[in-house]
Amino acid sequence: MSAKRALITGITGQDGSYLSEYLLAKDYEVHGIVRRVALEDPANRLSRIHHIRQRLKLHAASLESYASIHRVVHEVQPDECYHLAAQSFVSYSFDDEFSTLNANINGTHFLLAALKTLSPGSRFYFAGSSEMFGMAEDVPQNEETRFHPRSSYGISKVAGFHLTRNYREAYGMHASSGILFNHESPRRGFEFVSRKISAGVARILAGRSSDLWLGNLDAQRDWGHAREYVEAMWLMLQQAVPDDYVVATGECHSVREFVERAFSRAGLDYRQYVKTDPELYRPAEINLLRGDARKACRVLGWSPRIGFEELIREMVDEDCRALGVTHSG
Ligand code: G4F
Repeated sequence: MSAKRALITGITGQDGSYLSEYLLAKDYEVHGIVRRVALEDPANRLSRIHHIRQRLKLHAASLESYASIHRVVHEVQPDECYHLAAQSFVSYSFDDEFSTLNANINGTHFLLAALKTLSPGSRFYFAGSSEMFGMAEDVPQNEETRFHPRSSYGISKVAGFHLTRNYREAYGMHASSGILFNHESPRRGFEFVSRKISAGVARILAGRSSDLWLGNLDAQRDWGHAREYVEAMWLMLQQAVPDDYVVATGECHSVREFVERAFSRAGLDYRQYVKTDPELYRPAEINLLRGDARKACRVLGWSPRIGFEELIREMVDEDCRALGVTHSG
């Protein structure tokens, strides 16, 4: 039997790199959509997939161009398509609402429309987000919780979720959405708070910074490990029937707790280094997100294994190692 073919958008990101490793280990033929500029600057833009680069088939295309998506879908005819690419930084979505909405909504729509026309038997995964719940009425949030997004990023994800469901219902496509809560790792981008903190700790230890400026320390999030969350994506596409699933740990912690644990891992007291800047607060904050992933556990057999403490330890240790510093934590 020939290998299954997967097509991943956002393959150069944190989740794309873990998912690629996971699928390669299962003997998939893994294809990825990347921007042409990424192919021209592999040292920087392909760093997360550098170690598996030779085993991947990368296609230059843009999610802003239907023609280029059409071409790649026509060439690859994937068995499974994982749509992870997005403008995913919530803060930035306040600065540029128009490009966030355009890129995220059109990208999802282009991909679904191309699959429907050229490869309707493909199974499709949409990367939904806990940001869709926003100012949620219920805690914890599950698949029944009403959406109340608080940013154009969240709005774009709600639109993508509804597009995915509509292609499932209207055209019978095997299209599922994962509503993933925050998921982090040493591969997280430096703009997100978890990595900003772990990298900040390492820089302070290395003597390269003397402080770390953050925004709202009281916001609470449900933080899991990205390596485990990509397994849930794959499991969704192995089900006989497509559906939507919350993926979360069920635990929530404040940014302040994250900071406190990360600094103490390195033997430091965060109160001596962390400063807050009102400029880093968001115009509309989500104060508390905590997921209820019982459906994913029941139907997919998925549950998280890596806890908050272990996640932070791995991130801090890895950032310290990268800067060549040891800590006493
Ligand atoms: O790390 P964050 O930027 O992640 P956020 O906004 O929760 O969204 C992330 O998770 C979502 C769910 O999976 C994804 F859909 C989304 O794409 C992204 O991956 O911020 C977390 C919290 C916020 O409440 C923010 O206000 O940390 C607070 N925070 C405090 N100081 C900060 C900072 N966030 C950032 N990025 N930088 C700060 O200095």
